[in-house]
Amino acid sequence: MSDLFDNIVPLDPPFERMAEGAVLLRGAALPFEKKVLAALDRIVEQSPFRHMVTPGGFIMSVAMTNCGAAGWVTDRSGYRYDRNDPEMGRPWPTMPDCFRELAASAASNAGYPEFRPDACLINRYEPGARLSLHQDKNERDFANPIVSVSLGLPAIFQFGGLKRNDPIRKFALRHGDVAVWGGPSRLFYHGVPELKDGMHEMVGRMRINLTFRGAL
Ligand code: MD3
Ligand code: FE
Repeated sequence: MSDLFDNIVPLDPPFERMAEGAVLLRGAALPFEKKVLAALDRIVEQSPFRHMVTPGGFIMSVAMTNCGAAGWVTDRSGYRYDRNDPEMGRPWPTMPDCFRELAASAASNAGYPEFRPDACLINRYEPGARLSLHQDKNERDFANPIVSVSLGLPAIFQFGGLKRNDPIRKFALRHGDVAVWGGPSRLFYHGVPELKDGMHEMVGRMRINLTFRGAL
């Protein structure tokens, strides 16, 4: 006798709890991917990717740009949010509606229905690029979660705790995955080890990460 469950295909669980307050939504960006990648091209025409300098004088291997009312920047004077793109001498590109919709929908599904981002930091990793272990604490109100969207090549994501030396767990982040970091996990240390080489059919030889923030 044929079974009711015969044509149910096993999928990744849509909600994976990574830590208290941290939720991984596998593939949640896929319905938005075409619009988001097209909107990203418009942003990068106005505010190109650039390798910023840390306060300690190191050039970051990850290239960055931003959109929204404010953008995250670093230079020799420190880390901050700035309403203007310092390279272009004008405000950052407007946050596209499809970016807002993706961020709000993911935040809502993760239990943060009120989240309205005012800043989106856009990271571009080419093979070999990495982001060392850090906390995100330049935002004004840590009650807001951070929503991150992974596009292109897969990466290992390292996720620790409130102290730099807390044990680290690793997660694979793939094209279309969205993660929401709120509650206690909002200030956890995290990083991305060197990106492995590869080719993604829509994005090419790179990984793009969007992080939506309530900065102001
Ligand atoms: C956990 N970006 O932009 S996304 C960053 O893949 C950043 O480009 C990484 O860390 C990337 O600051 C990681 C996942 C992420 C982003 C922000 C977090 C995890 C987070 C803030 C708090 C806790
Ligand atoms: Fe971060």
